[in-house]
Amino acid sequence: MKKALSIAGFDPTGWAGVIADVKAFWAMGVEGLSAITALTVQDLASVGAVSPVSPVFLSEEIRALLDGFGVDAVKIGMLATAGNVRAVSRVIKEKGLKNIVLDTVFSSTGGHPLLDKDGVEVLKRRLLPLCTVVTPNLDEASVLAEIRINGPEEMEYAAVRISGLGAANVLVKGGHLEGPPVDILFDGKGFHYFEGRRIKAPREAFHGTGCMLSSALTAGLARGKTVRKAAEEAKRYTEKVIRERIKLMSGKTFFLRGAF
Ligand code: PXL
Repeated sequence: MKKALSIAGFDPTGWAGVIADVKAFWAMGVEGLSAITALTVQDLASVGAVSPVSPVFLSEEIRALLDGFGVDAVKIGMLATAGNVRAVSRVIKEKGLKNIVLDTVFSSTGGHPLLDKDGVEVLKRRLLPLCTVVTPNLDEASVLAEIRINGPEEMEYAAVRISGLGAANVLVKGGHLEGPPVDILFDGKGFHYFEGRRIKAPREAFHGTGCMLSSALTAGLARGKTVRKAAEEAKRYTEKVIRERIKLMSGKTFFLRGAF
């Protein structure tokens, strides 16, 4: 069985962060390992607090796994601090890691910062050039490309600009646009559109969908699939999980809402 490593935060709901990542790896037939960048206090609606680990601690976590197991692909999610971005960039270079997927996580849907300001700059300069695929949503793509995005044309332009920062493939996720959600992949030469169907569901059902999409994509790369094929299958997996959640949530208040 192929192995993938998630370097991301801990979300106790399990719907985002390393738990969601390892679930996605497993669902796509890949063994999952994880290195935690930060603990969070949250429910499905909002984040209450974030407690990052130190860069030295994070480096130790990753090195122990790489030395003990070796990995076929790496997914990077929430990093919390500039120090953690530096630590991860350093280990990737030092170990010559391949198949790196970066899900840029800057803040929670509710607006709680999940990466500090310096972290965004360090990520642009040091981490992006090491990535096989980067998967920003519209807000993150706006920050990285330094443009406003209102539709597919600007998504394409942003993808080209982010590619110029050094990422081999850029997948800009259009889920927050009006109308049918479309994701656009730029591979350095051309564009590919991934069409989806708009799923009507409570906002909480979408918690961590970026985590699972990027992790399912990572699993595909670990299994030797092309970026395009892995992205297509990851989108289908994500839609399936959202549908399962709708069933799970219907008629029952099984989660605590808006505690912070
Ligand atoms: O979905 C973004 C995200 C990623 N990682 C962790 C999170 C969240 C959102 O809350 O908590 C750990």
